[in-house]
Amino acid sequence: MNIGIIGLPKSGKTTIFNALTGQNAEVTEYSSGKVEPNVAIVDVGDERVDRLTEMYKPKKTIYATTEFIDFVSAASGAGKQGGIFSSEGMTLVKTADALLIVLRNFSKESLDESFGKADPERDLETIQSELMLADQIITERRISRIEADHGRGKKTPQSQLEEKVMRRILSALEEGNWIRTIEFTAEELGVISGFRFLTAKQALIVLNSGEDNYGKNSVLLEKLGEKYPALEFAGNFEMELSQMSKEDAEVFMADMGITSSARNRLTSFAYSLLGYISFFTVGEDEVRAWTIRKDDSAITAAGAIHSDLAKGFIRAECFSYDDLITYGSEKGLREKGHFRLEGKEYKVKDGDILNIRFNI
Ligand SMILES: Nc1nc2c(ncn2[C@@H]2O[C@H](COP(=O)(O)OP(=O)(O)OP(=O)(O)O)[C@@H](O)[C@H]2O)c(=O)[nH]1
Ligand SMILES: [Mg+2]
Repeated sequence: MNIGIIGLPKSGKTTIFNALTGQNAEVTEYSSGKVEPNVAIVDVGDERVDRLTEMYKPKKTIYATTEFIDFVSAASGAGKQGGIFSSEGMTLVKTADALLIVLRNFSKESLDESFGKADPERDLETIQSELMLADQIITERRISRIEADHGRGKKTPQSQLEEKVMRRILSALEEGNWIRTIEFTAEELGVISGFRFLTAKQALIVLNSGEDNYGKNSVLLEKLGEKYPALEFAGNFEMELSQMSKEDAEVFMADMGITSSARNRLTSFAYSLLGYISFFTVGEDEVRAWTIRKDDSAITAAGAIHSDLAKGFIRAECFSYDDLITYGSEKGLREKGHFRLEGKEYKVKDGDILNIRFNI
């Protein structure tokens, strides 16, 4: 999973990136002139993996991972397309599976002077318009290209389908709707997937609150949540937490009423929204979490581990993490009949522990 962090200049994107990744990327009040995004791959915290590690005592433990990309905003006042990203950023953000929109909800004198008082709803409007505009420009270009082809007699069923889809996209965008809200057939999806439209992506909001107002924004969060799923972070504070020892961080978190780390809150939120689930493989050598999509079959899960396992798939030996905890051991759950053999088509569930039998 790959999440692009976007937002208006100085909304605290890099601060949130640091909070999520435990990194120490430079956070500045002034434009730093930097254009490359910060990128980090982080473990997806999962208590189940910790528990399995205690039980199996493997030589190594491998968590699922998520990649975060922190985009640098174009210099403020750049009213041109891509004001929320530099053009480098615009190209890269297309590869993200989801967009994390950071909204400033803290006050700071220098920022209030340059950008006005924090106003998350206004900023969200601006971001939405920019994203829609970016997609609209691509769509309009594509339509003129197709029209030109058609004018020259180059008309195919494919090009006609594409024109139809592009026109639907354009009118949705003109009405202020995201491409996500349009229902496409599988064939139509095939036509547009290569364009990697920004408003076709799932967006999540992080309301970046100050230490003074964190936890007091339920009305605002509800409003934002009507547009996109929204979480509140105390960005600066959580960045500091991510750089402390676990024990120290827990004390401070409790004081602020923060239930778990920014990384764990965000990754579990994103997993469920984007339809990702985890299955596990366990043994003396390794306990490992793997990421697949909800409703993926056992053979897809096998392929996530290694293509040979999918090719030579015989069956999956399977039990659930919850049963393992309930009965205390593999032996215990076997005795109660909770050890299963599943075929290729079996839909893997979140928390399944699999051992793939294969033969090549
Ligand atoms: N008080 C407070 N200040 C914050 C918070 N988050 C960010 N800041 C400050 O806001 C300024 C900008 O933060 P950054 O994280 O660099 O913002 P950014 O969105 O990455 O900025 P650009 O990449 O330059 O657009 C810095 O001075 C931060 O210290 C917060 O939660 N509370
Ligand atoms: Mg930044």
